[in-house]
Amino acid sequence: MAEYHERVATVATDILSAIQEQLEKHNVTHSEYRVAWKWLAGLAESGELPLFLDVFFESVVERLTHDGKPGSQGTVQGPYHLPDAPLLTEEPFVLPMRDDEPGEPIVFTGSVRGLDGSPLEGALIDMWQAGNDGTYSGFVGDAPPGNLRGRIRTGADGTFQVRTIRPAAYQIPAAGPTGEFLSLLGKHAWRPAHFHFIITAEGYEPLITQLYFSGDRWLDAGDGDVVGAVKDDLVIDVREGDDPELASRYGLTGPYQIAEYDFVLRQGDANVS
Ligand code: MBD
Ligand code: FE
Repeated sequence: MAEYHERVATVATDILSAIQEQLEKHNVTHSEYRVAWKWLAGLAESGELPLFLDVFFESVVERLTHDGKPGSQGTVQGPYHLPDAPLLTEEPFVLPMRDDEPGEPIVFTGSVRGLDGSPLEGALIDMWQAGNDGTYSGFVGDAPPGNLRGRIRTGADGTFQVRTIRPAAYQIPAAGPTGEFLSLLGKHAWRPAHFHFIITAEGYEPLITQLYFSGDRWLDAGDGDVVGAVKDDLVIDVREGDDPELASRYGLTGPYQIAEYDFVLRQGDANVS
């Protein structure tokens, strides 16, 4: 049996009271309760519970934990990270993808540094993203397992460079219980296109974050990201690539884009964020 836990008891008791108060305030009927009960049971059964939790609650606790601290801004991890993505060892780094992977090629480059600007050699960048159809491999869609997921290490000067494709905006599946719920609330189900990262380095706090692309329709402050996880510092400009040497390094023959970001980590416990 579990033992009394003061923190859990304090927070959970207040959450339960808040729900009970709202049931009373709105005179929720027994038959309405049965409908909601069925929907919640279906949510759990569908496997979308992690998605639902991250959509409605993760950005609140992420902001409470990290806002106002120096260094790169964090944001939500979301439900689509998979551990153990392959460590890419052969430069130039290319995220695992199909030979005919749809989407505009993009070279993502930058550095990982400490707050004082010192380059962090051997920092681990775990990167994952949706494809050009807005889906994450291993969840829905027809991309092979592990597609557009990989880990790379920074070089001696703290820099990195990896080629991938530009992700599409993400839409919560309309047919599932989370999408159904958003429809009932009159809300759209979109997130702006984004890259995901977990960046770790010995002696530094892990940085869980995302980068977005300026001009994206779903960045709108009023009617944008359904998850509410965008922060201004995480929106980057992408430019057209015009470096033939860079293009040939990756075997790119057509147009491609370049995105840059310098990640700044706080010193601290590598196991806590
Ligand atoms: C996503 O792709 C995502 O990143 C988050 C945080 C929630 C739902 C879908
Ligand atoms: Fe995502």
